[in-house]
Amino acid sequence: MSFMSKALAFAGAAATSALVAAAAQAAELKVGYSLSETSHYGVAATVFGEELEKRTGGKYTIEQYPANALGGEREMVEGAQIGTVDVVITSTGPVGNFVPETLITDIPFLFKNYEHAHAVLDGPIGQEILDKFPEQGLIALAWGENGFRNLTNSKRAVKTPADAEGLKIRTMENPVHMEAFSEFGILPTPMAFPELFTALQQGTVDGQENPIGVILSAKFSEVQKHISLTNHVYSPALIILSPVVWDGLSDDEKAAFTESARIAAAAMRKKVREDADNGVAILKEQGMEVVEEVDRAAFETALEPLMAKYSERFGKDRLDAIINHDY
Ligand code: EAX
Repeated sequence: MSFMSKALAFAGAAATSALVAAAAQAAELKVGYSLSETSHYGVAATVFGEELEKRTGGKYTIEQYPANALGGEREMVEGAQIGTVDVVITSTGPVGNFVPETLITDIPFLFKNYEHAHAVLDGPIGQEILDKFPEQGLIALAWGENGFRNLTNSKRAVKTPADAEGLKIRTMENPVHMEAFSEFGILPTPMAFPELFTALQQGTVDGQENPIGVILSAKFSEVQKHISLTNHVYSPALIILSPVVWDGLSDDEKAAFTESARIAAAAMRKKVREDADNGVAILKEQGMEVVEEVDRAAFETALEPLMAKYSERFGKDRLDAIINHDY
């Protein structure tokens, strides 16, 4: 072999072994979420995968597991803790059972609008909460969004808390939501999301509450007649990473994961807004009866005793810092 061809062969072998080494380290991450691929979570997963692949030179790619394929949100978060699930896109619903500091974000009527929620969650208050996750064996990469929640039921049009009294409503497995719903005179029934469609269909519960995008994605119009635009609580979402993955990353890779999650979260929020803006008309077409003129003040007043309790539990200063936050 000539010197030149030897050199080429050597270079070729080196390139090949570099590729083999990269391939050996390359990882396809399992990303789980509760909604369909066309939902705001699906949009976020796709953007996260694209950004991550680009920012890590193809070392990290994702495979999506939509529609509860890896279990309910609580189960997926448990999976992230032990490393059987790599990434979870989830509402905060069950997350307060792992990281109690998130519960303050689940208080009804806390956030006045999307801008208010984004300003708080993207600022120091939100970051302080994300920083609590590692203590519980989880990494929270970014705040995403599920949206403002609205009440649906199969029994009657609900405009006031009095109309809702006695309805059996599925809530998330979230103590703050359950307490608030009791104040409205509702019978809260905590249940994992994957069981919800069947429970509504069989009448185990009369209703549920979720953002428009979730109601569309889960096809709840097939099993619910009435929707009230209560917008009673902002529902944050989180992009959570397993510490098993995080601990194996270089600093540059950690930055790539965080940045990819932030870009994915922005895409998630955009889709939530589109669904909120366009989805009510679609639900009407699908046969739902929409109560637009909800007496929100009456719902908010019903919560006053609970707000006094929350002021003690979460700290008045902390709560006020959120309520009075600039946006
Ligand atoms: O995250 O459980 C719920 O109602 C959530 O809003 C839903 O799974 C989307």
